[in-house]
Amino acid sequence: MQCSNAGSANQLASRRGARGFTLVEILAVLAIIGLLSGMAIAFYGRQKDRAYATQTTATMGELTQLIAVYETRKGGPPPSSLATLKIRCDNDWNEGIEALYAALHHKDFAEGRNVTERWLGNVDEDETATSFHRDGVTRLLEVLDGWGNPIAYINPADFGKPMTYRMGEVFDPSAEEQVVTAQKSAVTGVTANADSYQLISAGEDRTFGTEDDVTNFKK
Ligand SMILES: [Ca+2]
Ligand SMILES: [Ca+2]
Ligand SMILES: [Ca+2]
Repeated sequence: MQCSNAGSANQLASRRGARGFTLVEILAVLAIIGLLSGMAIAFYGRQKDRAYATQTTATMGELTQLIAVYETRKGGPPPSSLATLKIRCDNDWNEGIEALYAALHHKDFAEGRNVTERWLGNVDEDETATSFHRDGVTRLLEVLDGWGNPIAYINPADFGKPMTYRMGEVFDPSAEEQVVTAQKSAVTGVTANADSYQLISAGEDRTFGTEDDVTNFKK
């Protein structure tokens, strides 16, 4: 009897094996794999954006320290206008952050330290004819955020003035060029850092003026 039961079980298993999976079973497995893949990609994306935001905050911290030394020496923060530094430029894109880079590396500011090179870029690929730089650089470089876009820099003299930024990385091709103005503080309701300066990263959504912007002030 035992041999007969074992034989029946083997035959049943054999029939199942021969039948294989139904289309519904295969679709269910594919749906589960798709769901798990989507969750993993979303998790990885969130982790990456957190790391980029942390990096951007660290870069702003470094700039804050370098600007503090500049202020001690010059009596105020660097201008956000290249004309104030007597530097000619071919375009108006990214001028605020280009002026900050130029001021911090200017040959008239020999005691300054360099911004970490890995955060530098030249999204609009411009340069000036005459070098202003203590090491002879002629390119009008920008300091980039973790997402690869220029960080906007605004001196109080330019609060209220629209400044145009050309972006390196965007979700929306129509947003390659964006206008940035000084932002208001949610706490006071007036322009943030009114007696200082503003650093603004467009953040994860690559758009200035939205909730996820990374700034050197409380929004
Ligand atoms: Ca430019
Ligand atoms: Ca540039
Ligand atoms: Ca944003």
